[in-house]
Amino acid sequence: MRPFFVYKEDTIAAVATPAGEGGVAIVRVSGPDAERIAKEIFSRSGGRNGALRSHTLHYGTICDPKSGAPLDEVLLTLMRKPRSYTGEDVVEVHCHGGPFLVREVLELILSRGARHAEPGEFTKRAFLNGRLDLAQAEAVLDLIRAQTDKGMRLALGQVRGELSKWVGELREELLDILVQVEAAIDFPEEEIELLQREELTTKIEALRKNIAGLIVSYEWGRLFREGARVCIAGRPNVGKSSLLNALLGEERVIVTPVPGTTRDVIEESINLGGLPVVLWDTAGIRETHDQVERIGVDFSLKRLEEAEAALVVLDGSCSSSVEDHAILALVKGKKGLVVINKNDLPQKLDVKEVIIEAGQKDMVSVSAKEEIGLDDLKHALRKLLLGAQSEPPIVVTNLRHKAALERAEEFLSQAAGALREGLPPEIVAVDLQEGKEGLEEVVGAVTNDNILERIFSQFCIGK
Ligand SMILES: Nc1nc2c(ncn2[C@@H]2O[C@H](COP(=O)(O)OP(=O)(O)OP(=O)(O)O)[C@@H](O)[C@H]2O)c(=O)[nH]1
Ligand SMILES: [Mg+2]
Repeated sequence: MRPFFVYKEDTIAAVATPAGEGGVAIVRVSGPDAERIAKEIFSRSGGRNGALRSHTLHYGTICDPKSGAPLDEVLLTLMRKPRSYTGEDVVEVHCHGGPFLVREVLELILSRGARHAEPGEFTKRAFLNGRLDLAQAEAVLDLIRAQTDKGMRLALGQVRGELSKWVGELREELLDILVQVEAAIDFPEEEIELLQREELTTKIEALRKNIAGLIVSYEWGRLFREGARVCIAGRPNVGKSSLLNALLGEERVIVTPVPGTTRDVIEESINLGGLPVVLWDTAGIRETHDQVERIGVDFSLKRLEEAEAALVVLDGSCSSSVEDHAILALVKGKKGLVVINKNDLPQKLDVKEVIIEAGQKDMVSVSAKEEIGLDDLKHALRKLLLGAQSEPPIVVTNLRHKAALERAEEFLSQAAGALREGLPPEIVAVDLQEGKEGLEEVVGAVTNDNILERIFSQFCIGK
């Protein structure tokens, strides 16, 4: 099923570990010349020669065969095909992690006939050699980029093929239905009977619902991968910066009793039970003649608009002001929470009025200064961002997968419609076929070279 791709069968090499100083760095080589190059530049300790055993760590020295000069003491491993990451012969050199040294080792390998790998080229080869399907290969990138333990677990599940397995099962079910419809085409005298039409429609509908569930899980998965952006907004002096500090657990932002302290937008991330959240602390919103403060207020308004959700901070120790009302009106239609701060002081704010004005948002009472109510706030924010739904069994995290699933869903719904209307089986079969292709797109069975380039170019070099 795998289509034809241009596969350059040469040997590629790159540094697989991050740039900079480290204890160990790994240079990775993959392709038909990997073993030859390893033999040319590596001598095992104790003067042993002979064939290198596969899937074994060997201790020895990297030398430039031209000058005979030793470069580094290393551990080297050879993984002969097909049992390697790329499915080709792979050599990994574990050398000392100095940037200069690592470059020298890579240069030496390149001078013996390897080519510098493009971003993601190792993983692309793994895909082209059938070691990973496309959904798994893409999840490798998510795994590298994961920002929280939860994001990492979702990606790992996908690398291990959970999504692929699920989609594969849906495809099998679809194939069964398709076979029945095609039988009616091949044997026209066996017109699809009324009863059979109903049964098929029910099956297709059930399948469509399953796919729709996967599509819905995307929003969930996207949040865990990319995180949510939340703007802390309110008039000056209500305690926005104090709240950011309290949520971070460190004195990150300047806090003073002077209204208009914060001018720039300050961005910090927190981990809300595995959900990465970017918090923006902003300048207090009010009319002002101070030129610098006014620019800050403009920034606040812009960020408030861009954010997925807002934490609208009010000072519970005073009654609401004109500025508070203006901000509540601004966030009325936006996802958000009302945070009543300074609950360590006697409370004067008319909370009921505020909640109505904010468009019925949930309210949390806290003291940023005394660190009261912060867990409730975190809990409420997580709930707000994720919605009430619990974690779906399989989570789609990739926009390309979602688009392919949407295509599948659309054609299945057309197929069900065609069956209900009594249209000929040929038409139903075409829709089902298209639906099947949508599912196959997820695992990469029908993809073209451009899509592949786009996917793998997002990877770092060496992966
Ligand atoms: N009692 C009490 N005081 C607080 C609390 N939170 C903040 N404050 C005080 O309120 C004042 C303003 O706090 P900030 O955090 O700077 O307020 P802000 O909303 O960031 O103000 P701007 O940056 O000027 O918009 C400071 O004196 C804080 O110590 C609280 O929960 N209780
Ligand atoms: Mg501030």
